[in-house]
Amino acid sequence: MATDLHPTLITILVGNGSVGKSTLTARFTKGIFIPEYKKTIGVDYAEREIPVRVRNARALKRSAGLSQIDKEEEEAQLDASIDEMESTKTYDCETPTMMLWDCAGQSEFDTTTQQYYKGAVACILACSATDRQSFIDIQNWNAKVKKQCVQDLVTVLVLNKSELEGQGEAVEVRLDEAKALAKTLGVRFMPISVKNNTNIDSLFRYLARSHLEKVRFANSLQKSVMAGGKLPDAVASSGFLQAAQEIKQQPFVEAQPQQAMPAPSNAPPPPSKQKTGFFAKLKASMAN
Ligand SMILES: Nc1nc2c(ncn2[C@@H]2O[C@H](COP(=O)(O)OP(=O)(O)OP(=O)(O)O)[C@@H](O)[C@H]2O)c(=O)[nH]1
Ligand SMILES: [Mg+2]
Repeated sequence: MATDLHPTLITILVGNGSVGKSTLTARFTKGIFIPEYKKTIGVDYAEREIPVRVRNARALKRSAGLSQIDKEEEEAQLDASIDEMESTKTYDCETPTMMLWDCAGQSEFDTTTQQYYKGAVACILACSATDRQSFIDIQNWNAKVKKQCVQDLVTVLVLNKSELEGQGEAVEVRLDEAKALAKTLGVRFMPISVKNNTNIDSLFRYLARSHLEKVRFANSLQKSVMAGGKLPDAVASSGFLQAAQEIKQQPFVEAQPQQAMPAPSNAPPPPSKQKTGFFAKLKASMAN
């Protein structure tokens, strides 16, 4: 059943200067490529709706038992022929708004940009194939985000400018090492090219779908716990529970911008943290 609600998903873009965060934002929200580099001062803001297929609770329970390769295959199918947006027994079609906070890569703006991390539900860690240091610094960016955020964000490490791979350009980061780093950090990896518009919509669909499915996980478990006080054994043993526990303090009500945007940035003020207390109840039910 398709929902009439259109959630807003705050997504932060972080990474060193000049890796392509603002260009990525412009490509996704305006469909253009900006060839010039103009460094971001503080935080910039843009948004766009994106249609996605979101698996329902039953389908999620089933896919929790799949291998990583099979999971990615299933996701690729969800991504395919996205224009035929019809809900089925397995998934619903939703059109969330992706609210992008494009954070400056220069460390002088860290105090400002980190305020915007707190309300986020998704994160893009961006580095460039032509900038070794931007790859090395990804661990720092990940640590900064983790320090500020209450919940685990759906996160993708993107290696931008990947169209230069194999073209004799000064490529300083190999695909396999970027993939290995993503694995170490426990996040998804995607090579992208903003210039060639490669993987851009897929990236945002992945973030949107993964977050919405996490919320469904949590809601489904919440219902189970509230109804019976104890989780079904099938759920507890399927890996479903572990995935849901990663949500921790995930807000059930999506954070919304509260006021007009502050100067000089065009971003809305950071939302306050929201806590549900759901996992306290979940843990209590499991102890019974
Ligand atoms: N070849 C190539 N160049 C790109 C690509 N994406 C972005 N660029 C270029 O990289 C440069 C820097 O891009 P920005 O998006 O401004 O960089 P940023 O990460 O926002 O930098 P800060 O605002 O300083 O944090 C620009 O000249 C872009 O045109 C790409 O996919 N391929
Ligand atoms: Mg920028």
